[in-house]
Amino acid sequence: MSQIVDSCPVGAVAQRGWVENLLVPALRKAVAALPPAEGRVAGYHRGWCEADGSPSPGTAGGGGKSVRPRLAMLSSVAVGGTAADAVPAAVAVELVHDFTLLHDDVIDGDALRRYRPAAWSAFGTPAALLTGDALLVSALSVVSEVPRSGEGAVRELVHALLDLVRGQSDDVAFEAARQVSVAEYLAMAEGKTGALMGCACALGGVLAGADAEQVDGLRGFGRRLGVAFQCADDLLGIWGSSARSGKPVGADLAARKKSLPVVAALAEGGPASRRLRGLYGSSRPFREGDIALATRLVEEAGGRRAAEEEARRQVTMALRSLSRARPGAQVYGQLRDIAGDMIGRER
Ligand code: GRG
Repeated sequence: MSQIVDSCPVGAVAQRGWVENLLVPALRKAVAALPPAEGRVAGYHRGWCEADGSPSPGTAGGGGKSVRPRLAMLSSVAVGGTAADAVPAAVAVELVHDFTLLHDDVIDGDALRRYRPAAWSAFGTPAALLTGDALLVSALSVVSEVPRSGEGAVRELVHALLDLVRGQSDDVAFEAARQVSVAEYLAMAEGKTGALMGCACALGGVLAGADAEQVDGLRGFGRRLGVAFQCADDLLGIWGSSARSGKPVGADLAARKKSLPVVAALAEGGPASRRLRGLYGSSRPFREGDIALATRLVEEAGGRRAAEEEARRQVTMALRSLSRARPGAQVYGQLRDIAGDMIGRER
């Protein structure tokens, strides 16, 4: 992802180093303003320091891909703003994103994040939760301080947060549900992942002074892109590699998560689908070999192909929405490349 944005200059904005020169200093400032204990956990979570607080080697940009900040930045450019205009939006969405990851790892019990022990397993659950809370408050503070557009920006963020928590709540509820439809899955993914990406794009537009039609178009672009991103994430959760993604592979199946490939495979109804239903329906913990079996059954029942097709369909809808923001050809091309990259990614 960083390669794509950094290696395709759009005017002055997408030059190599936007992340290092504008985003990271602003993120570091926000993290430095947290209480020291939460600041240390946040710095660790971002890959800036080790658990003991000593600097991590070679991680100036942090452990994540900075997808949401880049969307905010390019959305600003798409409506005639600058990269600098988008910095508060970029910082806020990344702080929220970090908050959700910290809490999500606790909820799921995932012990690996961004190639190292998740914050809860390095610092304990209370520290991880409190750090997430602190990051959320910091994000709201950053957005509320933007001169002029502050009020509209806070509204945009709050709406996204409400959708996000609804999506996460549905995702958790799906684990115990006997049946989840593809439509229910897509609504969940739009909340859990689309809301924040939509917010990143919309905020980029708001801070650049875009009109309502443009902001709507950007928000819709980000939301659809977020669903596509979640489809890709689900595929990586089954067929990715831990070494590449820095996240546990197979954990979603072991936890009987209703990810899109599974939902689609369960809906298919053929022999592999019925066997998968038996495996997912039983309450006994997965044994050695069950993850490999479930992976095979999901593929045989067409779940992988269905999720790949859905991701492509979402990207097509995302680009249609982007046109409503009336972006110039160059930045449109760059956002289209990011969208394509999102569904073909390996991490
Ligand atoms: C908003 C009040 C409120 C609560 C949040 C915990 C929670 C409720 C939501 C969790 C949402 C979540 C974790 C969604 C997953 C989104 C996703 C695909 C994350 C992976 O994003 P990447 O790949 O991560 O961009 P990096 O590490 O690159 O930054």
